[in-house]
Amino acid sequence: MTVSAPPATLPVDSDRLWSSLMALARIGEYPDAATGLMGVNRQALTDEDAAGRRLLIGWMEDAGLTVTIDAMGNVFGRREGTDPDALPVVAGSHIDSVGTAGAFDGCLGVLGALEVVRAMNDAGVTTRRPVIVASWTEEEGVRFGTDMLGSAVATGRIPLEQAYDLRDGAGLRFGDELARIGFRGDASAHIEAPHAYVECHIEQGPILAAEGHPVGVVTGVQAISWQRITVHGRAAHAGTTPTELRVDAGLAAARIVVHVRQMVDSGEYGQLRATVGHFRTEPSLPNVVPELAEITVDLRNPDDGLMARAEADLAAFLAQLQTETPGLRIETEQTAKTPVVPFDEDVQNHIEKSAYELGFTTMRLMSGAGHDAQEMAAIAPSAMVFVRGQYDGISHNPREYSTPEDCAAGVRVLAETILGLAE
Ligand code: HGY
Ligand code: MN
Ligand code: MN
Ligand code: MN
Repeated sequence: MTVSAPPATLPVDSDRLWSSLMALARIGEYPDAATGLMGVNRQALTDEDAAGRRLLIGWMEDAGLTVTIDAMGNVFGRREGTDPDALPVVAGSHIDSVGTAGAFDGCLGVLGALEVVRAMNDAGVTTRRPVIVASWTEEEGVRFGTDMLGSAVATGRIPLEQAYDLRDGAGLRFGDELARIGFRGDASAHIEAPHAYVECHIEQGPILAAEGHPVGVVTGVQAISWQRITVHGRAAHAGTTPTELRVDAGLAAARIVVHVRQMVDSGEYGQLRATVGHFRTEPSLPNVVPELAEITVDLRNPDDGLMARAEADLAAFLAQLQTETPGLRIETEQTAKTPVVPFDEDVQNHIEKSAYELGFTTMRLMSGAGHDAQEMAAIAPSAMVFVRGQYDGISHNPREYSTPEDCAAGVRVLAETILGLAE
């Protein structure tokens, strides 16, 4: 029997990858009125998320992977190597989505890693190190308020019980929802620190398209700070209440929105980005002065010092607002906070070498978005492969799109990187 030399490169099947992405995208799809497209709403621990998990696990088992589920519902599919004692190479991302998602955010990383395994099977390739495909729980944080939740608990940054006690907008508890969908695994599936971690993900921004590269080598992730700010004022009749007697929670919240944008425009906080994505008032009636306003403030900064300064200055502004308006009370809750995370130079070099050997041009760039790789970087050398997005890289929107060719390019780079790391 002639032992066939492994192919020069793994036979990643672009059509198989694409049909898997489109099949998963149908779970949680909805007609998006704003874009006229089919969007995806597969938020963590919903029935849609559970259905997506079951589809993924079926595919993992079809590919011969041994599937385990840890106490956070993180799903792992393990392919054995020739050396059972060797630390594995882990590759993955997330399949939970924001409420107005496209087909690619996170899914490309999970299904791309699965495609690498499928291609290894097709080529009869065995690696020395085991390879593990990972699908992390609640990466987006949009339902339970903390992003990268599954990978943060798996790597020890957030205690399990703290995660279990998080509640969604309807008051449902994370731990109960995880049990309800049947994915509350156990500690025996806890992932040990691997040899390396690699994540393939759409860039979700305009840089690779502007620079003309199909793939990018990600150098790290910028700092993230999420706050939920609740402003308490006093309800009053809109017609009869003189302005000077008002304690208008809606007005105060609006001033916070303007203030964070003025901080960005001031240039005093470097490349600070600020977003107020959620804004609601109570009782939310046209002829009642709002007695309560709730907003979220999402701050991003590639510099930890300037992030700290922005947070401190925002806190000072909130204190000033309260002083100026007797009776106004402002509560803040820090729901997510992660520092700048640099990725491993050696893993970056593996990615860059793979790209060039495959004939792709590439560049190194920092990630504007948060990713599970930033959590894995705490326990293992980690880095990411970015894939070019279309339409200015729009993401967290049904218009999110990367071409089949660019998705395949990213997964081929992922495949060669995993092979290099799993030797
Ligand atoms: O919000 C983020 O940066 C990521 O998409 N979870
Ligand atoms: Mn993502
Ligand atoms: Mn996302
Ligand atoms: Mn190496």
